[in-house]
Amino acid sequence: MSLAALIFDVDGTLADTERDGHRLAFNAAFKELGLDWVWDVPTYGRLLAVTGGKERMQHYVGTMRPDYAKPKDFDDLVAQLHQAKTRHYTALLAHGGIPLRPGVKRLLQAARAQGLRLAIATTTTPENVTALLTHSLAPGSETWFEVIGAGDIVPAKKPAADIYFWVLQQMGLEAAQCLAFEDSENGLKASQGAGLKTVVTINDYTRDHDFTGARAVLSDLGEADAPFQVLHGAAQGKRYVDLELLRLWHAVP
Ligand code: XBP
Ligand code: MG
Repeated sequence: MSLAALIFDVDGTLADTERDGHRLAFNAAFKELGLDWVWDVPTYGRLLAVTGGKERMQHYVGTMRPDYAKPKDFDDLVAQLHQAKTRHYTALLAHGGIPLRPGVKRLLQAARAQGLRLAIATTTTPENVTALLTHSLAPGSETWFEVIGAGDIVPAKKPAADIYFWVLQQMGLEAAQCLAFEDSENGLKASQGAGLKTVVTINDYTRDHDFTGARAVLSDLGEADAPFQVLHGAAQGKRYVDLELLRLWHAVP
């Protein structure tokens, strides 16, 4: 079956958004709403085990803040915090932003030029995806993606496979016609759970994760003048990920 579509995770895959993006926005929201919660870099690394901002805040209080007396309307507070956090995060992207990872724009442009279909499957909110694409890829680049599966559109976030199943259904494609791109163990579980062959690009938060089953595990997608490092998989003498390499990886049973 030939390769018809590429499905991308967002956070950690298109851009390194977690440490200096989402984390700072959470902290700004906590401060805005008068909470003394501060997520430093290592703490946030542990909290990343839980995907989704609302779920992550609930997990933090449940596991790291036994001293915190939850108000009766705690779920509403979490929703309010999440809205504030999304506002801070999208503002941060608009003011200088966060760059895309190496090779991402090049690969997306090449895929478009060759008529490969593109989609997104992420746990973050649609607003955050729009802000990243607008400010870090190109104004209007949302339209590059035929389907954007984001946030609460499915009940169970990654590592559940739901968001990938949803995207495949929207596109009318089978998993065997696609490749997924992920950066984390939870993301890989989700994509593989939907039967998708997956290319992993690691980052500082995810380099020790278990990526068993991935087609390839790379430092990044690479560029001609800044080649990738291959942690797992066969790069066929290539220095960066191009469509030829993706088709080779996709063809391996
Ligand atoms: C990304 C996440 C998200 C973001 C923030 O996971 O874990 O929760 O940290 O999301 P993945 P919110 O890359 O696997 O999709 O917008 O919900 O705060
Ligand atoms: Mg990710």
